[in-house]
Amino acid sequence: MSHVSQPKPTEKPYDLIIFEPGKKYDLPLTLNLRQLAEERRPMILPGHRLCAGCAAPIIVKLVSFALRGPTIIANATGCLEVATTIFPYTSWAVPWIHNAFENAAATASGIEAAIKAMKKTGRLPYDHIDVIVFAGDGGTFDIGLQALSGMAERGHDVLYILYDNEAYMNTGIQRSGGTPPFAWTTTSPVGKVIPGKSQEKKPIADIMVAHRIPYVATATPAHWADMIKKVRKGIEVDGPAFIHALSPCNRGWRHDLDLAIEICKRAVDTCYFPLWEWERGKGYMLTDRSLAIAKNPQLKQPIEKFLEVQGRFRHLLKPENRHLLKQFQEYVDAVWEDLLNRAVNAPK
Ligand SMILES: Cc1ncc(C[n+]2csc(CCOP(=O)(O)OP(=O)(O)O)c2C)c(N)n1
Ligand code: SF4
Repeated sequence: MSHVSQPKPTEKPYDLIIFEPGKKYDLPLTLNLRQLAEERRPMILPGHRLCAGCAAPIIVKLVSFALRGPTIIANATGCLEVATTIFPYTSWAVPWIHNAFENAAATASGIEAAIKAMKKTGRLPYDHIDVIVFAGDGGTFDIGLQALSGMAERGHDVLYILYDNEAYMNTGIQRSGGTPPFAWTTTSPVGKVIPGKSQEKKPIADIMVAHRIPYVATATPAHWADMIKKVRKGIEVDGPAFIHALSPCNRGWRHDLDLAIEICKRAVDTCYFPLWEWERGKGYMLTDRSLAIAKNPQLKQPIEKFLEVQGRFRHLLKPENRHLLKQFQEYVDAVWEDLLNRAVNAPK
């Protein structure tokens, strides 16, 4: 028998975000990382099979820290879904449903409608239940777009979170509507015929702004407090909300395993992936680092900083491809300038 004293049972409320019928929580938003790590159990638990260094589970953890009570997750097919639910196990600590690639937003709409009906007939033991969708870029820019648009148009009170790893990663790195120009993928290979993907990235977040839903935002896991605040806003608004989160994928982007967060920082610093939010009645507003860059343009980095650490863009840095690099820079600058013109808090 050991005489070593056993650790005292923790008094921390580790089960705070677990869905328990009969209990009702309304959690304040905390932006202290230590406190969050000590007091909040993420809704995704250790033991999942996502690749080491993948940004997707970091995004899910950060989203967990913004939850305010009972929450149901609808998850479209993709890396996050297959790697967290290997039968008969699950990594999810909240109610979770898998949907086909094309209907995550439709499933979430149905769940939200059912919650409303139960509340109306007095069968719901809560004031509210939040419904959140997680879907990849393939499931959002491409196959799931019609369901997402329908959810937005009907006004369902659902937060849709796109984790954008810029290709169909789960099935072998095929290009999607979210893949950037010139990126190598298995269906946009770099060679004599094409220099990677021939098209630009679909402006998915602006497409959602065009639906005039209450709240749309972009985010990265590197800008964690910005992301947590945006997620909380997204679940607090009455009606549909959409968050576009950049999610580096070392398998498809061909970068070192420990670079996911660094690459997110470079994506924002080069204005490849600006941070902003759009609220109905307020318009576009730059946030966090992107607001700082708008106020101090000398902080803006050349696009090479984002490209140079990723094998999918290696060809762009060869001397014979300078003209492609210039095209990429012009594309990024044009999107950034357009955003500066629209953002109400950008210096004019
Ligand atoms: C209608 C349909 N077409 C194709 C597939 C096969 N499929 C499963 S996952 C996937 C790629 C998912 O890509 P994305 O949404 O970007 O998520 P990721 O795997 O990158 O996380 C595809 C093509 C499918 N399940 N359903
Ligand atoms: S393939 Fe990419 S997105 Fe999928 S689990 Fe691995 S790192 Fe993550």
